[in-house]
Parts: sequence; C-alpha cells; structure tokens
Amino acid sequence: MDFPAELKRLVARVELGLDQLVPAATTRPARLHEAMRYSLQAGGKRLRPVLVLAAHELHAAARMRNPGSAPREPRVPDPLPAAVAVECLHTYSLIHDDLPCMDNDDLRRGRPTAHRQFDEATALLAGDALLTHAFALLAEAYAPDPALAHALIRELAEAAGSRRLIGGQMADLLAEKQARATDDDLEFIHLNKTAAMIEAALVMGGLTGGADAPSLATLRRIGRHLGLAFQIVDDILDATADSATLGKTAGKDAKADKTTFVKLHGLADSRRLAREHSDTARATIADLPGDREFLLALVDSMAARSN
Ligand code: GRG
Repeated sequence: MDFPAELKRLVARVELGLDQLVPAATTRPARLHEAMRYSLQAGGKRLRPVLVLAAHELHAAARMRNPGSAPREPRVPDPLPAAVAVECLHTYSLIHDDLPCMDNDDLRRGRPTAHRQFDEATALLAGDALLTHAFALLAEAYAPDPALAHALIRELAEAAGSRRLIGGQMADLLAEKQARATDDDLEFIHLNKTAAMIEAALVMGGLTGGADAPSLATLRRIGRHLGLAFQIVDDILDATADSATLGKTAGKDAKADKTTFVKLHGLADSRRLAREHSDTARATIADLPGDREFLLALVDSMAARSN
C-alpha cells in the first residue's frame, strides 16, 4: 500500500464532500456562510473524517467478501456525509476554543482565527451553525436507513456533549493554573476533549460500513488510545515546535499554565506515554477484520507528525 497516495485520496474525498455538503458561501446571510467555509476550508489534517472513511472501507470491504453476514442490507451506505459531519463538529469546537472567552487565539490552521478574520459574534454563530449542520446532515443523508441515522446521531451527540467534548473543555478551563491538577484530571480532560471525537469518527465509519458489535467496541478502544497518543503528541509539539510549523500559536500551554502531559510528566515521559498509547492502538487494530494496513500506517504517521 502506498500510504501517502491513499491518504491523499481520502483527504481529497473529504475536501470534495465539505464543498458539496455545506451551504454555499453565497447562501443568505452570506457573511455567516462565508465564515463557516473560511474555517472549514482553512485546511487542517482532516484526521477525523479520514478515520470515518478508513473504518468504513475496512468493514464494507470485509462485508462484501462475506455478504452472508448481512443478508438484509446489500447496499452499503455512503460514509462521506458522516465524515463531513464529524469535520463540521470538530471545526466548530476549534472556532469556539479560539474565542476570546476561551483560549483567545489569533492563529488557526495557518490563518487568522475566525473571530479575527470576521468578528466575535460572527465566529460564535459560525461555530453554532457548523455544530447544528453536522446533525442536520446526518439526519438528512441517512434518512433512508433510520436505524443507521439514529446510531450515527447518537454517537456524535454523545461524543460532542456535556459528558465528553464540552465536558472535557470545561474541565480543561477549570484545571488551568491549578497547581494540584492530578493525573486523573488530565486523563478526564484528554479522554473527553480529544479522544471522544477520534473514537466517534472510527465508530461512525464502522457503523456506515456495517461493523458488528465486537468490531465497534474494538474501534472505540483504538480511538481511545489513538486519541490519547494524539493529545500527548499535541502537548509535546506545543512545547517544542514553532507557530509557523504548527499553524497555530506554539507555547500557549506553558504560558496559560495548562494541565498537560508535559507539565505533569516532562518531555521524556510524555514521549514514552505517547509511544505506549500508539502501540496499544496498533495492537488493537489487529483485532479488526480485513485490510488493516492503512489504519496502522495512519497511527504511525500521527505519532510522527510535526503539526
Ligand atoms: C469549544 C466545545 C469546545 C471544545 C473545544 C477542540 C478543542 C475542544 C480545543 C482545541 C484545543 C485542543 C488542543 C484540543 C484537543 C484536540 C486537538 C488536538 C485539536 C486539534 O486537532 P487537529 O490537530 O486540528 O486535528 P486540525 O486543524 O488539523 O483539524
């Protein structure tokens, strides 16, 4: 398998989906839709939507080889709307995270943040609209298969809600400058702020691809470890890389005295922990059916990433 070419193929599919499945910039009121597209189209690694597509392809291919396992549903649903919904939700969280009342950041995905490019109210509303659009898209695109639509909406709502993404963000804000934040606080923050969406992306791809319950549980476990590894690497990069490479302001964690892996464990131990979580994700991928090569290479590329 040619990993860079395969990644490029999936990212191109995501970019096309984002363009087709999000209202045009000219939609009234144009300023709002321009702001939504500005943040979505600023780039980004597209990790989460690529995970949706990769988990889907792996299971859909395994199911095609063994059609007897799903006798009542010969047509495999399109995973692209689910991938786009996940990226809309992720982008909303970045827009809101950058707002003055949260991280107050000027740079995201190598460009001025939405509130810098537009204004605070427009950025807030663009985030709200992307969040809402994610669920509208799932409801609309998967309407012909109500059980699938329900499962996807429930998965994304759980991952993005007050017990996971938003709860993780709240705990992160509460832990800022707390001298006594513990490993348990750190795990809560990162399992929810970061790993929840990565888990959901894999599970949603599994759902559209027709994964069975054991495979969905395996995908969730992979997402948990990949998410933790991803966040530890994020903390290391914040402490060691520069803003131009990251496309966002570097060194912010130390400045805000955030509770991070690097603050609690130092750089060497953080690197070891990231490796351990990546290794567990890799080992768990072995429990999935079908061709796992792309997912394994993706875990490696996330561990070795520079932005
Ligand atoms: C505002 C509800 C709400 C949540 C915000 C996403 C987030 C939670 C905060 C952003 C800061 C941060 C370090 C989050 C952890 C997850 C993370 C590393 C996000 C950045 O994801 P990337 O690197 O970004 O995949 P791109 O731009 O490549 O998509």
